[in-house]
Amino acid sequence: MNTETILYEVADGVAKITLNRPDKLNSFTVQMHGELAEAIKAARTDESVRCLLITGAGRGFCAGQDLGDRAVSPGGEAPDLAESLEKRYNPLIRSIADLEMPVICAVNGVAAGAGANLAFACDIVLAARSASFIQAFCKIGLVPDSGGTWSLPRLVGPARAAALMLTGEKVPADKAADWGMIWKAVDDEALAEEAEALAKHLATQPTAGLALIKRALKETWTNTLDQQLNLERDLQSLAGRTRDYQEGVDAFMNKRQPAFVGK
Ligand code: LHQ
Repeated sequence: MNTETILYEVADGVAKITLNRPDKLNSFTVQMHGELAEAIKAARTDESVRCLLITGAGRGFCAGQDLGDRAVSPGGEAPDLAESLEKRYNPLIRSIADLEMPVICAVNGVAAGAGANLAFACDIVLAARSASFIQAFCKIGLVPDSGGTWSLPRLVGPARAAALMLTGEKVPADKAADWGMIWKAVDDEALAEEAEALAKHLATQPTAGLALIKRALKETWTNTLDQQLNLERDLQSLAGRTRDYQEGVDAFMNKRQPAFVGK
């Protein structure tokens, strides 16, 4: 794939996307959105890919929208930011939530604004100890977007989400892990290796089953217990028909390692 603002590589069943505008802390431009959308589509349509890993180049993960980008910066006339959300940020967040494989985010440095909320849209978030998360929107008069007002209260509860969004206070990685905002914080030097090892491991697991788990977790927020029990029944019916379920049970019964194919 020919890209300028991201790197895209596939190896061992893992598609890795590296946001690659390090001088601007990998902030989003229209071009980066376009290339990111293409890369996620490539991962979705490549049969060999069973896990997606997203990280950033340089000292930042992603500083949200590039505030100097002409498509969104206020000139004479007030820009309509709805268009930017409708055309770029919302499809990005939906494409990650709907991707039928695990999405891991390795937050290598500061994650601010839409950069933080991009991380929270992923299924498992690891962060370097030196990384931090900032709901920067309030500092420039904006509303948290990219699903942040949905994901953050669910991750940390309403009291913490409200204070973080109204103050823009920086949350260091260790505190983010303590609060349940992310899966874990790891030493800076260990982040890339640990995230890649996890991604490679997940790429050998029953991908179809993992995708059904993603669906159950997504729908639980709006379901009653009865609805969720019905959903679990329906998803288990699908999971029970996969080749990997047969393989998992057979491997267990015969005391051997399973060889899952992802279907
Ligand atoms: C940047 C940025 C940046 C451009 C660092 N843009 N250059 C959606 C719809 C439409 C419009 C608006 O937005 C949205 C969603 C959003 O994401 S809104 C929130 C946008 N993001 C922010 O407000 C965060 C702005 N950045 C910061 O507050 C700081 O840069 C953080 C706290 C992230 C990091 O601080 P430092 O570690 O001190 O780094 P720095 O500020 O020195 O930045 C390094 C360079 O990166 C610097 O460039 P320079 O040429 O001076 O070295 C910054 O200008 C540039 N940069 N963020 N968002």
